[in-house]
Amino acid sequence: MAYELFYWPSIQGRGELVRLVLEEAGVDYVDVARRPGSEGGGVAAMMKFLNGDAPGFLPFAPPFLKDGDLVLAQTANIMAYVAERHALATDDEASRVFLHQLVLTVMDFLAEVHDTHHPIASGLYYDDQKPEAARRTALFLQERVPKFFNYFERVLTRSSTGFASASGFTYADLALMQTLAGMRYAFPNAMARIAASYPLLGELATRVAERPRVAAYLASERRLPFNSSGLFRHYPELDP
Ligand SMILES: N[C@@H](CCC(=O)N[C@@H](CS)C(=O)NCC(=O)O)C(=O)O
Repeated sequence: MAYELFYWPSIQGRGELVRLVLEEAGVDYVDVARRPGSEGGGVAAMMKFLNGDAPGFLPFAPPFLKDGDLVLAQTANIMAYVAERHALATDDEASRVFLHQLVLTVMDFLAEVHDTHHPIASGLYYDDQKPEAARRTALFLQERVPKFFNYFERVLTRSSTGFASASGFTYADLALMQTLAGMRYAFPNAMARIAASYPLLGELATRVAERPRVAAYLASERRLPFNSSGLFRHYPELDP
């Protein structure tokens, strides 16, 4: 039975990390909210679960994944679940837990990315919080990006495989690739200035994007473009 992914239909957002794992796994999945309402899709199908109208299932926020009778939420949790079933994780406990930890760290970083354009409240428009966004973004680029990226670079130095794990490619590499792609879209100037400081991360992103299934996905219509509604947003005034 195909996995059913529930996520906002017009953005990459956090759901993109799940899409990437499903695509690299080569499994059948339905991106439910992107299907027409007449076929049981659309945002309404997703809201049914979020509103508690699907008895027994209680995700807090998208993305969430339905695998038969099981519905699971939290991006890192979903990624690990799919990866461990389709040979995209590792077998030994120590490295399995480390990969989960690394992806959770990526999720922490993505929350900070979100807060660059929405530092006061998700429910307000960017235009209603521009001075705060500018202040927050300057500090994010100055302090937080180097802290996270240095950590990712150290992970890659330690593994010495070109991937996060000493055993080679895993789903965590998809999270790192997508993070770098999003940062390059949102902050092209800042990223150009610091690229040379994170060579292993840059090489990983290229290597992952060239994997046959990932490359096919990135070139397909299934890959939504980055846009100004998503998690990674390009506002020129935030990237001088
Ligand atoms: N920690 C959760 C965060 C989920 C989340 O914030 N989802 C966003 C879309 S990317 C959302 O729609 N949130 C609704 C809300 O927080 O009210 C995860 O990693 O999945």
